[in-house]
Amino acid sequence: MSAVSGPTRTPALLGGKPAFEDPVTVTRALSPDRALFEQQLDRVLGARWFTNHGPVVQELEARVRERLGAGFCAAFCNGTVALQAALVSLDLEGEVVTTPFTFPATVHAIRWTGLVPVFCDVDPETWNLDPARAAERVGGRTCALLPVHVFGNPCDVDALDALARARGLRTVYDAAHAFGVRHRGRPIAEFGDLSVVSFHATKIFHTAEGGAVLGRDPACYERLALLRNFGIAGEEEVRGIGSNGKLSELHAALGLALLPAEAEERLARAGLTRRYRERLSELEGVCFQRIAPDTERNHYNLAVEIDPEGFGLTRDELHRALRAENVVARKYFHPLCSENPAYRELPSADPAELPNAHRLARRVLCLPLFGELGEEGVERVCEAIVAIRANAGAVRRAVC
Ligand code: T4K
Repeated sequence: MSAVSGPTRTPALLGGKPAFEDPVTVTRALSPDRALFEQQLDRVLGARWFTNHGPVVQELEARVRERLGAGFCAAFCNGTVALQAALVSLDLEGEVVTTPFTFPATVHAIRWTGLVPVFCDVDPETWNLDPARAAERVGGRTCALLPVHVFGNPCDVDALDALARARGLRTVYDAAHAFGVRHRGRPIAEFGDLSVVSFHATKIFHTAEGGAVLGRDPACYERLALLRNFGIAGEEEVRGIGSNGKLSELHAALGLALLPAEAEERLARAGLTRRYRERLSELEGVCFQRIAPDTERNHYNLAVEIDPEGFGLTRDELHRALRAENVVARKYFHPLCSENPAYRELPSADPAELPNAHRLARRVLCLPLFGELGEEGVERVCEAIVAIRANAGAVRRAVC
């Protein structure tokens, strides 16, 4: 990654040199220290034990449980299957209130387990499920809430947990983005009945593919253990329906080798986030997500909202112009889950009922954020945005 242009520059889309010679992606997966990884690999290869809740997965569960302050950690092959198992473990039936402003996995998990998703609008500033609107969505068939701590920003957990208590609902938090987040001094997994984290390669801590259900009730851990292993309770006993949701020893080995790197990565990203904020918050038309007060963040990613009036370009126009700079920003989460052909006929998917989510899907852009990007990398992304904005008229003509 090397500099190819200075601070006052012509956007690449208008013939200037791109900000980066090679594409810079929205994130870059952490790679483990080789020696640490080899140590863990040797354990797996030496034991010739590759899966079925072996010692390396068990150690990873214990270490993650400790790191995240959870009562239990049940490891799964990915976050999506972990979400499905979490819903099944609570023995639910009926409707689940959720957000459309999320990755498809959240809503697919609801549908895949035979439940009906009910979309509810998000708060315009925190981008998370709006508890007041969620209360309006709760009806006679509602059995649970499935809010998402979107981009690692804690939901209004007090209001949602109070709603769940008042209406006799269960709450599963999709905490795929929230590994290590703490809110008001408490680990994020302390809220709700269960929380689900993703260990996908794009996450701040990962096992290439992987995920986990976090909770407190040991009986629930037992149910999850059965669900992820075909319902097998012993050599001669299969108890109910199960799936194959196991994390392999090889994936867990990667996780154990990466756990020590997560704190440093978080710190590096915190510094880069500060830099982005310093450089962009004064720029008219660029807004940041309002983070819940008293939150220890994990800086999983860097999302901005582009107001076309103030910025002079739409989010999509900026996205195109950044591509020309070799900045591969991403439009998470566009399209909304409620726009998916599988769900768009649901009454709750009516765009008129989801104005904030629709606005955010048109406006939010995730910019590159990973430790290796460095301050200079952030500087160049910001310079490119400033230059694109300063040449908004010409950029607009060039992209249409
Ligand atoms: N709930 C929520 C709210 C979620 O966001 C997700 C997943 C889930 C549930 C489900 O959890 P999992 O079943 O996935 O554990 C990515 C991830 O695949 C997905 O895990 C994640 N959310 C989502 C937000 O992002 P894509 O399709 O955008 O990924 P992709 O392949 O375009 O990668 C993005 C960038 O990451 C690449 O440009 C470069 C970098 N990257 C990617 C991979 C795969 C790496 O550096 N190394 C890699 O190996 O979905």
